[in-house]
Amino acid sequence: MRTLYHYWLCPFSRKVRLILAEKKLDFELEAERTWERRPEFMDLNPAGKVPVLVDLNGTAVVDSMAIAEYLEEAYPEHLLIGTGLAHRAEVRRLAAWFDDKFAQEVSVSLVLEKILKRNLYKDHSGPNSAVLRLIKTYIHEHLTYISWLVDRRKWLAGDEFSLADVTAAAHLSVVDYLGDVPWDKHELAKDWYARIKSRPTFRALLSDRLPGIAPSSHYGDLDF
Ligand SMILES: N[C@@H](CCC(=O)N[C@@H](CS)C(=O)NCC(=O)O)C(=O)O
Repeated sequence: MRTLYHYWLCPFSRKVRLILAEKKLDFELEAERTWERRPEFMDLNPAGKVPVLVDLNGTAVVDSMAIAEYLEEAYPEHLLIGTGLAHRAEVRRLAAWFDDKFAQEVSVSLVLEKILKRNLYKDHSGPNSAVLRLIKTYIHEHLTYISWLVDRRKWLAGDEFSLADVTAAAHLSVVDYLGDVPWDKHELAKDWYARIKSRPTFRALLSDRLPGIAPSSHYGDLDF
């Protein structure tokens, strides 16, 4: 069976889960405790990071964008990278926006402050309030940008659903799990996310439950 090594609140892992679902490819999930540096996992990825995909033929692919590109080439039936040069460039620009900028300013920083610090690194000092304040400011800027985009286009990168939407939604789903998306102030972004949430491919993410960490009350609701 195709296997995806992942971590529940890792946005990059979630991105790959969504791509596999959009492409209707079966896979099993293997939750990896990266901080344990398991030798068998380090053999797959010496960087010690998830996601790692091991395909049916045994090929191990590392890094969510490398996995996305690999899956596009290996399984071109449901293309997500866009059609035409300009559209593909725009899809890649926006995927990078969320994987780099949004991750750094919001999703990965938030998971680090709220979950990883305490649970994994045994740092019980609590989230740094200055960092949380910054994250709060940044997320408004990102939601404003999403609203601006979907006011002009059907989906983030154009008229077709693409890897840009998948990547943005994967990152936002992590923040939404923790209840930190101010949807009430960003109607257009909320409408766009509601459209993605109602896709059958998103269902598995909505039923994720982390041991000991309950999701926000509206996390699984299609009508939120
Ligand atoms: N650029 C990588 C980032 C992957 C990444 O940062 N994964 C995090 C979890 S979200 C991780 O495994 N961190 C463990 C570590 O750094 O030791 C990708 O797109 O896959």
